[in-house]
Amino acid sequence: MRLQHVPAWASLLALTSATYQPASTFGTDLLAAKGLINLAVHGIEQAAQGKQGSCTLANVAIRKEWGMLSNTERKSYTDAVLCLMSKPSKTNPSEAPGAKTRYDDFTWTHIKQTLSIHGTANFLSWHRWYTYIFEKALREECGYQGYQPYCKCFGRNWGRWANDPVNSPIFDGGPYSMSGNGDYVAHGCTYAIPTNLNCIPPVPGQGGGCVTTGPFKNITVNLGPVVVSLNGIPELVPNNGSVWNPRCMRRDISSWVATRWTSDAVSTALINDYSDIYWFQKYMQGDFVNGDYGVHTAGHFTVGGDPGGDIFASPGDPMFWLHHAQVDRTWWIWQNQDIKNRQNAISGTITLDNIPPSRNGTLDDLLDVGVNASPVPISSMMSTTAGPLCYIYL
Ligand SMILES: *[C@@H]1O[C@H](CO)[C@@H](O)[C@H](O)[C@H]1NC(C)=O
Ligand SMILES: *[C@@H]1O[C@H](CO)[C@@H](O)[C@H](O)[C@H]1NC(C)=O
Ligand SMILES: *[C@@H]1O[C@H](CO)[C@@H](O)[C@H](O)[C@H]1NC(C)=O
Ligand SMILES: [Cu+2]
Repeated sequence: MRLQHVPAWASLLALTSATYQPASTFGTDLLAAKGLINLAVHGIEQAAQGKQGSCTLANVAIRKEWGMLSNTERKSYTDAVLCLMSKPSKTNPSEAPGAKTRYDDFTWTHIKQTLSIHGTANFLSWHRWYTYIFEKALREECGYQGYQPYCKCFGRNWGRWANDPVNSPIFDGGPYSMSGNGDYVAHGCTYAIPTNLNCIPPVPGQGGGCVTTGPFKNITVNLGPVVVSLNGIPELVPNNGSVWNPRCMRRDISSWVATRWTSDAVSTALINDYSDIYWFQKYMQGDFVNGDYGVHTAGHFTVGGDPGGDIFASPGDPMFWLHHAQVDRTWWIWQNQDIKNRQNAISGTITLDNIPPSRNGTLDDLLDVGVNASPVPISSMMSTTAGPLCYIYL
């Protein structure tokens, strides 16, 4: 019996009610609160049956939204990311000569596996593991004391900042932001996905050039682009993703995308309307032929640019991690609405949108993050509190 864990999980109930005010009009936050209550009840039941593992409220990591962090906490995060960009790569140079830094090791593993980690059964679990290993590297290799932040930076309450992302605390370009928009340079459309919505926005965005503000103003992007989404920039020439192609980071922040596809109404409906993992993950990733980007794709194209708008090299823009923590949080909220039926639900095959046709994924499939960690089975990533993971979102 591990009854000593019961009071800890019970105190999560108090924490939940203290964090989420009943007056909140944000549907996704209310679902998060409901999910936390279910998680606490589940934890209490498990503990009472002696099934509680080593993850308890006493030691659980709490991932917070960017806007909830103090300036000091934000700077410690961006400093740690810059630190990873300053450390030497562990990738075999014969495999990817362009991977120069520890940060590039992460981008490279994503580039290499892009066609088997998106539109697949492992999409959510692979990115959960990947983000966790990145957070671990920040902590263990760069002395970061906090946890991976997420963003409500898109859409009114997918982000709180959907209607005006450029002026949000995350993109305002100040010393405690994730750096701002790219400078304006004349450019063509952003080609996000193969549909008639392909020109983002109908008039090109106000960026397109190098990011020249905030903590990441002077970073070098080493890998990609593999797929150039930002058109009309002669410097952006696609390559196979493994070669060294040092260049500045570009952004073309789009409130046009954010307001349409990342609003609170969209993320709330996503969580509420689909009880089946097949539909939940399909609409999260986008129903492109019907003109729906989905919160995942729209989050990427709210930032766009290079490498942020490249499905292969997108982790090269540090914004990736805050967006994917929010994607992970959204899955976590969805799972927590009905833990019994949703905890271990997966659907899909092992190739992007089943092209070429492949077998269904299973919970035993291994998630590979290259040199960054040893592989783990999907089954070990289905709960964030059952070990090896031990974190929640507030
Ligand atoms: C970073 O800043 C230094 C000093 O201003 C400059 O020499 C260098 O070219 C910059 N690097 C990038 C990638 O912008
Ligand atoms: C990638 O492109 C470079 C330069 O064109 C080439 O040398 C290398 O062999 C290519 N790598 C792969 C895996 O195709
Ligand atoms: C794969 O999963 C789908 C949906 O759950 C199911 O209809 C199909 O029969 C499965 N295919 C195989 C070969 O098991
Ligand atoms: Cu990805």
